[in-house]
Amino acid sequence: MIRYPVTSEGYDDTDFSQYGAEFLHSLLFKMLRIRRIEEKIESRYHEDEMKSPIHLVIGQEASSVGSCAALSDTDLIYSTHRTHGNYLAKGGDLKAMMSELYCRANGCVGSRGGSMHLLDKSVGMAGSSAIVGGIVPIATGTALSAKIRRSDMVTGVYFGDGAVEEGSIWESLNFAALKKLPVIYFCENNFYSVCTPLDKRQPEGVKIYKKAEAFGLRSEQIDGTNVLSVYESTKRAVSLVRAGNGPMFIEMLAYRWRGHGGAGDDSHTGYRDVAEGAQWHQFCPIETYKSALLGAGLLRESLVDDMEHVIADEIDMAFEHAINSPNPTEADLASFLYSE
Ligand SMILES: Cc1ncc(C[n+]2csc(CCOP(=O)(O)OP(=O)(O)O)c2C)c(N)n1
Repeated sequence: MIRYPVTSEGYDDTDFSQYGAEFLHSLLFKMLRIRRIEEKIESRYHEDEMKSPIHLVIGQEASSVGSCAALSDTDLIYSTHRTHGNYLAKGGDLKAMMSELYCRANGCVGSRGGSMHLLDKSVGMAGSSAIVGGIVPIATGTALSAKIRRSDMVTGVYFGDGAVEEGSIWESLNFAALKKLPVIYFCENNFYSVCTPLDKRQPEGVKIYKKAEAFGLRSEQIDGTNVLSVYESTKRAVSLVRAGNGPMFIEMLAYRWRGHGGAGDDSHTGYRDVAEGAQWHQFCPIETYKSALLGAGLLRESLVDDMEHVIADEIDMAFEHAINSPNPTEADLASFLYSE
């Protein structure tokens, strides 16, 4: 049974003329890069050298890339256990990420966090938490701090549809709306929390973005597979939020192609229909966008080949760097520990 049919809209109504070619290509490059990096992680995961759980974002690349393209370098983002896409889209360092997955001393958090706790302060990737919903109050606090400091910094925080079942989210939204905080809440709705579908967790017919509206936030639901829809929606949100109009909530619909955690798809275990995934695969965020650009004469196949080569080289170098990097020493274990 197909529970969640495709909601993607495609690019038939898109007016590409408002964008420069370089910008359009950069979105494709960033999505391809995330996809290829994750495919490589997946293909080597069985070696059991990456001593970190992984949660792949394949199929959901447009939500990270489109939203981060509308944020500035000095804006902050926070993420979840499914972190790779957000970290890379915000400009996080790939070598430091791979070292973190291999638990090396030069990982982006010194091998303390693994894949679920990526951080790169230099580009505004402020951190992530594996506690579902746990990062949302922290991000809201950052927005409060920005407001108190009269900074024009916007905070973006990502979480899944499962996280909206946590009370901390609604306390955060209420507070952010009350104080008109400069924060954007990005709900990446992929319809499943581990193996449990949305309709077994939340009442039928109640839309997530409508709940946020009831808390006093400007809120919308968009096609999370369409990188330009995500970009446009975030751009509007950033300008409203930065101007002091209070928080915004964006629910992005997309499909997780792989299993909840680890490598490969787990649809065959029965919690979701294989045919459902096959339908969503036809609306691949990368392929649909690429075809639309090719069809509009805004992209050449040879440029896509060039992108693939650049990405493959970078990935090879990042894996080599990570694999050849030192493990933490015993002395490293004691750093950042405090006791009286
Ligand atoms: C507070 C808390 N409860 C339960 C878990 C176990 N858990 C880890 S990921 C996850 C599913 C989260 O689903 P969602 O928020 O929709 O994100 P997705 O995995 O779909 O990206 C759960 C229940 C947890 N890590 N933290």
